[in-house]
Amino acid sequence: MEDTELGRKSLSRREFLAGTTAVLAGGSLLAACGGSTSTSSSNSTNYTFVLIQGVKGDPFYVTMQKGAQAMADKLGVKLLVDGPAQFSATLQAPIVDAYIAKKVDVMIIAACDKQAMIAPLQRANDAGIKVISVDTFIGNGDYANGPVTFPLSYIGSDNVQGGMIAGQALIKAIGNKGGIYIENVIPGISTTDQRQQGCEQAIKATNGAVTLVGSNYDNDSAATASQQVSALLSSNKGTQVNGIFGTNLFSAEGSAQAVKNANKQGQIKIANFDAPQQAINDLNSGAVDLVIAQKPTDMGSTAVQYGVYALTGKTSSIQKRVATGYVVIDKTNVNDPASQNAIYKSS
Ligand code: T6T
Repeated sequence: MEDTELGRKSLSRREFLAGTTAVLAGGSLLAACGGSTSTSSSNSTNYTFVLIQGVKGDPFYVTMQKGAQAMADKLGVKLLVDGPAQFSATLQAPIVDAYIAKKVDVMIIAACDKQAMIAPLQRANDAGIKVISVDTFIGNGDYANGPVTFPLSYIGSDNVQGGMIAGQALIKAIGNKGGIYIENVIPGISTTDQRQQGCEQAIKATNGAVTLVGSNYDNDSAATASQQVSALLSSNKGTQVNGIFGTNLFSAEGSAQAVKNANKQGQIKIANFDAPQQAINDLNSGAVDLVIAQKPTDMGSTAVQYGVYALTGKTSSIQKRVATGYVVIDKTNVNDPASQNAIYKSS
């Protein structure tokens, strides 16, 4: 029986996993069976992984895919990549089910919602698939002691810290007094919920010198973010806004656009989470004051490495939480190699 989706002979999961030690020691099981694979590495393991992104086409996930693919090539893993057209658990859950049906060995996923994606991913785990979280988590993200412990690891930024970095930089940029507005994505995304939380903590620590003017959700659309910020700036609350925190790439991009449209660049300070080329252009032109670059390449490569560890019995090499860190970019270091290397790829 041929499993055409994976391009390999179908084995029961137990047979397949039992065969992997021999595969690693003695070359490709697939070659022995006369099948074919897309990996050209002589190190081919015959494992198939899927990376399920939070949303297709987002430069953050495009960059993560590159890191995952580089490690997959190195380790001889076949990597499939998929994701919903919008950042939506309703659209992402059927994708999870499709890859359960395809019997992938490892599912690396940026879950679109910390609650709604628990059940679909539990189904993957129950089917014997190793589940690894990248970028976002499910449950409360504490896979050692929290309510959800089946994912092998949570590999991603410390997002409370990231929100705090943004908040503190904005507070300094506005002279330690005034109002901050937060443009957010969709409630329930672990990353952006925590970024808002971190920024609010920084505001609270000013003991009232800086206040939160408001916040809103743009459904991961730069156009909606821009409309919301434009409406705010032209309302009677507009004069209270001295700084804006855009909690992800599209929220920040739309916020910066609205500030430019209102001719207030430089006057209203902006902390931009995520580092596409546009954010760097905005930093250079003075429209944005701070760009917080995550390390999606490292998230992707570590996740693939962990998947192979899990399949080859090296579970002691897997940490339940890997915080991947940031490159914080402002005008003083934008041309440093570390900052330039941190800019996300768009294709
Ligand atoms: O900020 C990233 C990611 O960390 C977040 O979970 C969703 O939005 C991005 O993909 C950027 O658009």
